[in-house]
Amino acid sequence: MAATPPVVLTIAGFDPSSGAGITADIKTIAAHECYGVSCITALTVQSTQGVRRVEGADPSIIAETLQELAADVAIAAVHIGMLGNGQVVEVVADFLSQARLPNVVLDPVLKSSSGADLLDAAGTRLLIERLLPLAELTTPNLDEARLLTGMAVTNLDQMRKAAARLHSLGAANVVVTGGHLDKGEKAIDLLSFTTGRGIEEEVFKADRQRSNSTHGTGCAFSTALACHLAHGRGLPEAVLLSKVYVSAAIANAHPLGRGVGPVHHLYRMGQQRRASTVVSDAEHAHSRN
Ligand code: PXL
Repeated sequence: MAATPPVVLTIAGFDPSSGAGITADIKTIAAHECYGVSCITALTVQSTQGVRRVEGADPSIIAETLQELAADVAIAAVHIGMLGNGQVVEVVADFLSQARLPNVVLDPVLKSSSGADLLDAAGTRLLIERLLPLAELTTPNLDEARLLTGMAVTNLDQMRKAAARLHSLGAANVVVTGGHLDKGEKAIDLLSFTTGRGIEEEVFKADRQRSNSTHGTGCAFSTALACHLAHGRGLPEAVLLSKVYVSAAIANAHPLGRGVGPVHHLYRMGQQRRASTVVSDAEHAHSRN
């Protein structure tokens, strides 16, 4: 029998366009040779053109789903995305405090890029109070870092100060993603992490990509991180590899819809098919000779 890959649990909302949310996460998890299990926290009505409506799932369904999965399979990492409201945050925090699962990556999803609220005010307060201290790693973008800390976050120095504030609120490790930094040609991400020597940092710079296929980059990045941690990789390597994955998923995206298109989470499948076609063509030619 084949060996079981690491199991990654994603707790997130449903985006019917599959650019973000649960179905996108499952693609990211598959792309990283992990097995994805999931718990839907909310339904959204949306397309590439934006979020029209958000409807939270019944908190008792969420609690039971999480318990059912955790009682059955060995979970190697957890990805937390959109939670919707405070009640859902409570249920997820209760579950995590009791189940004590490894490698919890918290993507503090607060708003969609089209501006819709994906977590209410009570939820944001509870996320800070209860989930931040339970997570191994949290991955705010600049806007989320600003909303969580109340501080302006528009450059690398302010990213450092916001990360320090998040540590003081109980976050062990923080990646502030600076893909939206003002006018810069570089996308800058800051990893601020706890080691035996105290808090250390690593800065990642990449050329900024101009693309209309960026829906779901935050979900893809944070889910890829959970997968790399599930595979046992350290934080700096996990951040570097997740950045490379998201850049390639943007670069390989195909046009879709009238709005902001999804990244291509499974771009490596096409590459493998092309590679194996080359191999089988070569074999075919060889066998004819
Ligand atoms: O990208 C944030 C996000 C996360 N999860 C769901 C979403 C969105 C943005 O639209 O719909 C379900």
